[in-house]
Amino acid sequence: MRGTKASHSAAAILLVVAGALAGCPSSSGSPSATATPAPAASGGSTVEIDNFAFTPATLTVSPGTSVTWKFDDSTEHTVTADDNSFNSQPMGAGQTYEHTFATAGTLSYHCSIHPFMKGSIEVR
Ligand SMILES: [Cu+2]
Repeated sequence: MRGTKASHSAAAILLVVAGALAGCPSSSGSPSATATPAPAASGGSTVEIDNFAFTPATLTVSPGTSVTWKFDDSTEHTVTADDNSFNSQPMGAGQTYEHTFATAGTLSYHCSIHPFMKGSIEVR
């Protein structure tokens, strides 16, 4: 019964090869890299203001970076440097404030309406 067994194996191999060949054209047309969305171009230089907090509370950027604060809370806030080197108007949901950090150093800031809201920008 060797011959029968051998021919069964050969048939199985042929089926596997045929399956692989048949799968080739369809699998080559759809790369599996579609799950990763393109990262935001300026990701890492935006601070979200929501729920009475700056997120991230500490942001590290390189000199010359323009940082954007996105106001997205139910009440108005400001972005006010502790040393007053920058200061926004009170701003509400949907508004943005931008400041460019030219020189290295750490700048702490807060909300002048809610002084317990604190954040810092580390420029290096
Ligand atoms: Cu506030």
